[in-house]
Amino acid sequence: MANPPGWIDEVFEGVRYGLAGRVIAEQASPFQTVTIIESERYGKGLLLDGCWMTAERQERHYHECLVHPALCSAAAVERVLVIGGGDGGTARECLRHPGVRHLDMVEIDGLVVEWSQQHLPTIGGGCWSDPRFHLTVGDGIAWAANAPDASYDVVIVDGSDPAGPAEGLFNRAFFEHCRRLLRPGGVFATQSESPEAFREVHLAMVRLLREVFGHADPMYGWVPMYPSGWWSWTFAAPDGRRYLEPDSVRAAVVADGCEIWSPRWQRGAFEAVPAAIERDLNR
Ligand code: PUT
Repeated sequence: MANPPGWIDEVFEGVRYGLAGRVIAEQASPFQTVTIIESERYGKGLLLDGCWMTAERQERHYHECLVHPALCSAAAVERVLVIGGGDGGTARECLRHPGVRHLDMVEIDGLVVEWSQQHLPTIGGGCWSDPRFHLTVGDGIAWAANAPDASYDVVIVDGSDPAGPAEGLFNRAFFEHCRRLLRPGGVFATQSESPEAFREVHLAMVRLLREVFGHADPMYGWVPMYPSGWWSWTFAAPDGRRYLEPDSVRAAVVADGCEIWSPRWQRGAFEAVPAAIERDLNR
């Protein structure tokens, strides 16, 4: 019998972020509890360990903003590494760039991939069958540690929150490997949590990325289903703040198909640093 409709909530520090809907599949993988829901407002969605990850009619808020500032600004985009990203949305947005010739995606949890393909096929779209796309179900931290120096033009971290299997995606050793993997002119991108709900985690990430890469800037936007709805992505590059300026030719290829991201939106989002966060980052 189908689960009855009700409220599905992410509960975080005394606040509930919820959608009306019902659970259609739930299973403990070796790494986490994977839940697929069907909601009235945003369609089918995915939670990991009870935390919102994505939903069919909202994922663009997140994936477009994580991908295009990096793919529009790296010196080249021939080789891309995505760590995490098991729903396929980040890979899908990367593969809209015709300059991408080879994309490695390393996702730790095979159940996330399997259920995203089965229940959320529009999120990955054509990525799963694109000949440029190479999926490894395995440990992205080990992949970053073992890949050769200067083997990617862009490295993107699309992890869950810093607890459970994603914890190791938020530390210095991992970021140092990500920097080592970049070719000259390369760009690094990561989701960097909410400046409101996860303020201290967010600040620590931006500071650490500045130390490791030399240049790093957060960009602020909205993912309404995530805690506080207010989200951030941080971009870093060893050779300067090149991620601030999208290449107009590359941007023109993808911008028309975007719901949120555009070069103009991006300019505002990099400028929209909350005053107190800016003070804290400059201390
Ligand atoms: N990749 C999803 C980001 C985490 C949202 N809580």
